[in-house]
Amino acid sequence: MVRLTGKHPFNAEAPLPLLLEQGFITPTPLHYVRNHGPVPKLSWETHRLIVEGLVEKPLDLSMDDIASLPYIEFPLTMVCAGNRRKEQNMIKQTIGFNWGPAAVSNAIWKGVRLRHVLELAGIKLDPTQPRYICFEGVDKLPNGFYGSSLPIEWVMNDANDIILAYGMNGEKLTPDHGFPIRTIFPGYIGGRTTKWLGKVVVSDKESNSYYHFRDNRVLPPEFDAERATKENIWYNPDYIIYKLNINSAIAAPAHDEKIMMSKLARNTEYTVKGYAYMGNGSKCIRVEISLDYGKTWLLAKMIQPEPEFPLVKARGMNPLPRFWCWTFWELSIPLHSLIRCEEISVRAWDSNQNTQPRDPTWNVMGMMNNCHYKVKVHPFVENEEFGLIFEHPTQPGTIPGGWMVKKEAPKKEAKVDEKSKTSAPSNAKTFTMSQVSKHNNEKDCWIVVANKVYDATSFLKAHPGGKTAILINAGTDVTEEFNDIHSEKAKAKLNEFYVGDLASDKKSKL
Ligand code: HEM
Ligand SMILES: Nc1nc2c(c(=O)[nH]1)N[C@H]1C(S)=C(S)[C@@H](COP(=O)(O)O)O[C@H]1N2
Ligand SMILES: [Mo]
Repeated sequence: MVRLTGKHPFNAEAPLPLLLEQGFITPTPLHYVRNHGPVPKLSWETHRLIVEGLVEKPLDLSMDDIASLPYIEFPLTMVCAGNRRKEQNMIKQTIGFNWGPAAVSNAIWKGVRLRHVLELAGIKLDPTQPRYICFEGVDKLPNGFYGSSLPIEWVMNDANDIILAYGMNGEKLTPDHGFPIRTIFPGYIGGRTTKWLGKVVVSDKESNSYYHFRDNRVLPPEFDAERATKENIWYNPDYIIYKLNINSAIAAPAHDEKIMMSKLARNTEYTVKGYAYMGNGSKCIRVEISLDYGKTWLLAKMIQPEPEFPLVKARGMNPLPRFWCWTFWELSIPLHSLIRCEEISVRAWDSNQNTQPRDPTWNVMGMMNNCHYKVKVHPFVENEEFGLIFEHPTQPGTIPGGWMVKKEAPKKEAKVDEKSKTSAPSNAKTFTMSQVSKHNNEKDCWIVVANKVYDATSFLKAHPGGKTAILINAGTDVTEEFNDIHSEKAKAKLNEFYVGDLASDKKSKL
């Protein structure tokens, strides 16, 4: 797995070719993980799920109680709304970290219908009143509990397959995926689901979780975080993301893949491959490849195992055609058609005839990026042989490479350095790395970024990434991780904690 936010919290995606090689079902160890903070240590025996609010009889359920209820089990593609964010970050840094195109995975989930549990609690329905089902996780985050909510109408319709899941790929959940229980909302972004679920509350109001409002939004491109807060648009209901949008990406050719052309027979074919997914249960009806910047499109073959998948077939019901899973696609093209091709791009279509935009629209959270996925094709000569090498837009996390990565532009590190220089008095104190390393605890926590020493102690509590993210690096040089994770705003904020320079003989590499 490629780690995206340093040592902690754990956020990771599989390398895209490896993910697709697994086929339709993603093995649990390769399923992407998105954790806002530490994973709580919970046990099946002692965990309780509380159901309360506008219900006749509140429930306090054990995991055995829940596992004894009728269950359903089906495959589902989960996607983080930040999938493909690194492409947005290459346009302008957003307030999110560098997801590549593999914040998407397809596992088999097992659980009890949420409707069933709400009916056990005697939910009080009132068609004249709004009703939301609110969810609370038990993970401890800097801004309170993780949670979200759904309108009741969506939850009570069995066609939507909304479950409280305790099984994944035939086993209990793993800690990273929400053990012992989480919500699963097919057709929605992963961020609306709640792992480590502790409470379900029936309310006449939406969730009041910080993350329900401040995460998983697409704001208009002119808004940065400051203006969004000043104009209070985080609460604008138009900008919240619930359902997924259409997306697709190319896995083969992989980034940096080479084909030596002169060795190959004239009629050799190359198979371009990738994935596509839709939101809201829509079917993927078409995937197309362009070799000429979208002037003409070639129809790819779709691979859609979902309707025939034994668990899906066995349910024997598909009142509405619903597709909760990704579509793989492939297209064999004569190799020679790549010789004069500069770019391979892909777009998918759903059953409502919606498709993906050609170009990205930057937004401050870098979410729902679904422009055509474009792979550049470069000719090269090696040992007097002619070949092609492929370049994806980016590589996840800190992995270098990608045509969107500005090669000549000053590095992000340099910016930190400049800003810190302006605030650094000329007679700045200097510290050796061994001195810095003594400030390694919650009461006294120093870090080094780009040869500057910062005392982060007073910021631990307020840190949006949680205190552990900093503490785990206390007394060390975190230049690379820090630069990779943070926005320009965060980098500027660093100056408030400046205490001196790293002694020159021990300077870390820029
Ligand atoms: C005094 C030093 C630090 C400051 C001022 C700071 C500031 C911030 C800010 C403002 C954010 C919100 C997102 C953004 O604007 O980029 C953030 C998120 C984050 N920070 Fe820091 N940070 C500091 C140190 C660190 C260190 C040393 C690490 C670990 C290497 C770290 C890891 C993270 C992570 C993982 C997130 C994102 C959490 C998530 O989205 O799940 N931070 N930080
Ligand atoms: N309690 C809790 N639930 C959570 C999160 C979290 O950090 N804490 N992250 C959310 C996000 S943004 C996503 S995309 C999915 C990821 O689920 P996964 O890690 O099992 O892939 O969980 C969601 N539920
Ligand atoms: Mo997410």
